Amino acid sequence: MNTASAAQKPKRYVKAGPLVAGYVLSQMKPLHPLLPDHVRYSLPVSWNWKMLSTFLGSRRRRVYIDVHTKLDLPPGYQPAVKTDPRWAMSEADIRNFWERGFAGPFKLLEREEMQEVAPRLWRLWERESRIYPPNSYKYVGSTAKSADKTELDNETYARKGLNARDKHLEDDELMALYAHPAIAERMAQLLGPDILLWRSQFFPKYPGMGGTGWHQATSYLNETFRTATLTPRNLRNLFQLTAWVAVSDSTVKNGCMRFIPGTHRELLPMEVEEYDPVKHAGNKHDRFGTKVMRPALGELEKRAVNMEMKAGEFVIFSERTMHGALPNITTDDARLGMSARYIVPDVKIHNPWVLGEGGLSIAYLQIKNLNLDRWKIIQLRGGKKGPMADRVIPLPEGARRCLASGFGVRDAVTA
Ligand SMILES: O=C(O)CCC(=O)C(=O)O
Repeated sequence: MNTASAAQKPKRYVKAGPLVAGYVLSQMKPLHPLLPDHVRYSLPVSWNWKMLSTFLGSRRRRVYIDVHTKLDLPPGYQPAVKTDPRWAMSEADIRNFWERGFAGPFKLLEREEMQEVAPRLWRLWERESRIYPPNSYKYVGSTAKSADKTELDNETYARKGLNARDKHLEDDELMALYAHPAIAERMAQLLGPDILLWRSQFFPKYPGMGGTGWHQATSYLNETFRTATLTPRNLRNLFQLTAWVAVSDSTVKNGCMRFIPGTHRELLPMEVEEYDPVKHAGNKHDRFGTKVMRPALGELEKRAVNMEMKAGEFVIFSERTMHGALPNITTDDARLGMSARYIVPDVKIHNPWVLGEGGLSIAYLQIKNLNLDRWKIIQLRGGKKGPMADRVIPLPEGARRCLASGFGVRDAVTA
């Protein structure tokens, strides 16, 4: 055997043999109740034929990192709810959102108000998570250090990425920002009257840091890579939206968000490689956790829109829209963005194994068995809790008080 070439061979993101066997077994649904839980819940049940044939047909070079699907347009563009004129969207605004896949920027706070809150948010991002402390999961990836001082090694990247998640569950002020009617009422006009908040994440970009490569998502298959995190009633409907909030001014120089209008109508495959700190040292744009991923964009990239925002503004987008962020090419202007993900209530989240003894595996971060006991879903608007009712909690009292007494909103919380 040629050991040199064996050593250089990149690790596979997913192995074809077990995937095909698992796919066949996942189609044989009557057998599933007979399988032990750890087998049954690790089947690639979210893979469809288009995904498998693309993967095998491209000789494993192209892979869908989320479930391949198209998006159906709604029958009309009337707002789904009536709301206070301060947050109201017109029929033209909603049509525009459906044509592009994103809307905004809108104002959440005055720039000065956000600048006052920002130092707390920076500290919150840096603080060790109380929802996912380091002893609540295992890191199983490479511990090699990065050659590039402006990029993090795989382990630090993974731990920081996880640490950035769901801090609204431990901080009333952050929760209040995400629950603000400027966001929630617009979500309701696009998604419907019942809105749940299931995840949030901080996205810092320090001077010299690489961009966020182009990507799309629908159901977060790339966490376990076998079963989607989100299972809506119909994948072809819009069931989730993200609000990306600018904590600091976000510019083309310090790494503003970018979108490719119209790409939300269908998911594209990615070319995926294992991230290698030496091989990929010069490429800071396409890194996702421990992977390097590039979608097959071709001419589409020419249509990219840079979304510059002032601190306190936010943009709403469907994660199906091809999105990413520019690198921070400044030497002294760190930017902080934060995202929250909003869903309609008829979405199942995780499977029973993940919520119980299995915990969550996050394939692209090489994290295993993440304990989700402290993870909750927030009911922001309307009365429906859906299939995840036992994880759904109301907006905490502290966040309600925060909304009622600050952020320029006095009569803000919708029942
Ligand atoms: O802020 C960034 O760099 C990326 C954000 C993003 O991809 C998201 O919110 O889905």
